[in-house]
Amino acid sequence: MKKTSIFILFWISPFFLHANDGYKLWLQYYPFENHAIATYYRDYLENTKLVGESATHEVIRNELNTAFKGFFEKEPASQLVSEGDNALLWIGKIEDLPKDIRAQLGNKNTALGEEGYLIRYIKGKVILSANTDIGLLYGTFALLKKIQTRQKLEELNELENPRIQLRMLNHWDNLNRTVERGYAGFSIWNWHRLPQHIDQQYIDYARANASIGINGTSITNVNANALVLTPEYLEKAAALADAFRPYGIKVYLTARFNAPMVLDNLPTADPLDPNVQQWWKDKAKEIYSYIPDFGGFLVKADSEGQPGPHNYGRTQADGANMLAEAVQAYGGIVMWRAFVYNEHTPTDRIRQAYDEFKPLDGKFRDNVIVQVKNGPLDFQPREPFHPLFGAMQETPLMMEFQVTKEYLGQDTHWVNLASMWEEVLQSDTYAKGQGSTVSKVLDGSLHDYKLTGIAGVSNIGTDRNWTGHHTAQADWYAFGNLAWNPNQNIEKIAEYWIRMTFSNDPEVVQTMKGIMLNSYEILVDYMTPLGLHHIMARSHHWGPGPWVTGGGRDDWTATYYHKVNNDSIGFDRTETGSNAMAQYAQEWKEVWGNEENVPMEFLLWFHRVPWNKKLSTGNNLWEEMALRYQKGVEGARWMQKEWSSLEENIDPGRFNHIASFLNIQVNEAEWWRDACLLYFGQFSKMPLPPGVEAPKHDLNYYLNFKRNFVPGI
Ligand code: GCV
Repeated sequence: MKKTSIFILFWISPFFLHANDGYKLWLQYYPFENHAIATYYRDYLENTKLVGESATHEVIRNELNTAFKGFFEKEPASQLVSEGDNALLWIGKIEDLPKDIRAQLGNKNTALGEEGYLIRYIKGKVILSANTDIGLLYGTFALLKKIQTRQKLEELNELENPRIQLRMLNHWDNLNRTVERGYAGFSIWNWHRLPQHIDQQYIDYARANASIGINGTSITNVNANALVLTPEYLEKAAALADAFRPYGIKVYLTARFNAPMVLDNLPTADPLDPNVQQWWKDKAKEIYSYIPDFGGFLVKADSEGQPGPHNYGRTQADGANMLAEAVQAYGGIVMWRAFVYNEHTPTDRIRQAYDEFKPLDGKFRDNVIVQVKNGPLDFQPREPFHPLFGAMQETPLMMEFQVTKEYLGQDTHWVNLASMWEEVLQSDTYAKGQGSTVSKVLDGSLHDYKLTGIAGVSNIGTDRNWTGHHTAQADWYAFGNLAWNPNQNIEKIAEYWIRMTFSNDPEVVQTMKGIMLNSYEILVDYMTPLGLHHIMARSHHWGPGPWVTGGGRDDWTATYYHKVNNDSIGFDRTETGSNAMAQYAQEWKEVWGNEENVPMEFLLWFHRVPWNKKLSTGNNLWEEMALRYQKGVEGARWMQKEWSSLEENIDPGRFNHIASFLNIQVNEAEWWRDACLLYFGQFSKMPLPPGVEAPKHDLNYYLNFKRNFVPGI
């Protein structure tokens, strides 16, 4: 068979116009678009030898079968396992492969780690191997991805190891099945039916996660309910852990810091109290009796009303170390969140985590990793990287990204979060000179961390398509990919996602990729241009609320952050203001410290700027702000137009769903523009510059616009 020319044939399959509800995510395995391509891959997929037996091998076999059925629209013969040894595709651990096959790999496998895999094309055969079952599973998904994206098998020569050890989803799921900041329905964990009923969705969840390398899931909200640590729930969590184990996914739980008081009436939760320490040791023993490979605890303490070591005059290290000691003997870890701040602390909120944790560098036990949000505030559309990433050489830090879009329009806005994450991951902390990127901090290469990790706050719920917006599946997908390797090219990630989820049709790929790669800047422009932040509506954080003020906690208002008056707007974080900038390297102080050089995306994050200040664009601040809001709206309309051009190429179910959400996005982009410009315009007292559309309503309309039961609270 001639194996090169088939990839340039025209796109002719009508398959994509079939109804598709999105449930299969990027594991669509839709049929090949023409006979030649189908035949090419069938040669391998019908002659596959899977060597070895284990629960994970069973998962691999099932996945190959599922893929086969999708690709060829028929049942595979004899479970895809070639009888003879003439197989064209070999899948097996190095130690299990027959000698002659292993010999063909030569010594090319020496760099294979615990979870890594290699796929090579050698003399007409594809050999997929690994040191562990899980490595094999990852390799299987990698191979299927190559087939889904129509890559040539002859070119396979890949050895992959994950760069980061803990690749975690964090579910902010409550035991009553509501999801904090969840916009895709209810929690997928049906606690009432567990442990007896293992829903197919749990299995598909595990498949999807394994396919992108996620190896841990913290299944409960960080605003934790201590009940999850009781036998009633441990039994249920254990059932999930059993279901996920063959997929290489460990279960973690959130620990409420005062659980000893709540569950067993201890008089204190002081981490230095021997009875409290013993309580946690006993609790750890109990948990491990249910879940022998329990991953450990994720903890939110001393933040937004959660109890913590501060209640007893202790440090974050005291709290984390107590829990870490309890799980250490079992190989467990503690992920201790750095999202610690307090309305009574008089300093700028964004300074507080650094001020608290920096002095504790090196004071945590070896099995503690401090989990830090990407920016110092709270998942805003755009923030500079968190200064702790440049400051903790002796304490492993892990990243916390928000995959769910709390402050980003929630589920109805299409925004490619990978663009934001890449910006943060590639930021230079200068901790050890130029090139000390956040990604090198995370993968441990910069400071030689023994523990490395990255977490994403899940956007998954009971919606049939998992994530509300079909395109938010891309954020889950990209998160896994970047967790595996934070230096991966996000354009490639987007492209693979489109190809696997929608189509290999070049028009679809190009158009969707164009939308995705532009979507982030567009959203920032219509929500928070020029470094504005925290100007969302109170509490549910949906829609604009630049007027939000008062109400008990200043650091939860908008006015705390933009401090607008008739003269100026913005937060001075230089030496003349809160000096939060001092938490960054000198190199950044030079870039951000000066109002004249600061990149415009962080202007009002770091500076207080007069409305009439002339900017490098030639516009004054007011004009620039107004023009950016307008540009954002036009960007959203452009996305809508681009999408509509694909009507013939996408199945109607997903096409219409996305089109309808884009209508919402355009309306809400206009809402953001009009509300913010009307509100800020009262202070600038300048007219809208030419090119900016007049608002649809007056300010009162927006001030009084209220909606009940906005999801996610
Ligand atoms: C889980 C923000 C969100 C809260 C969230 C908190 C956190 O404040 O609004 O819902 O609580 O971050 O990350 O702990």
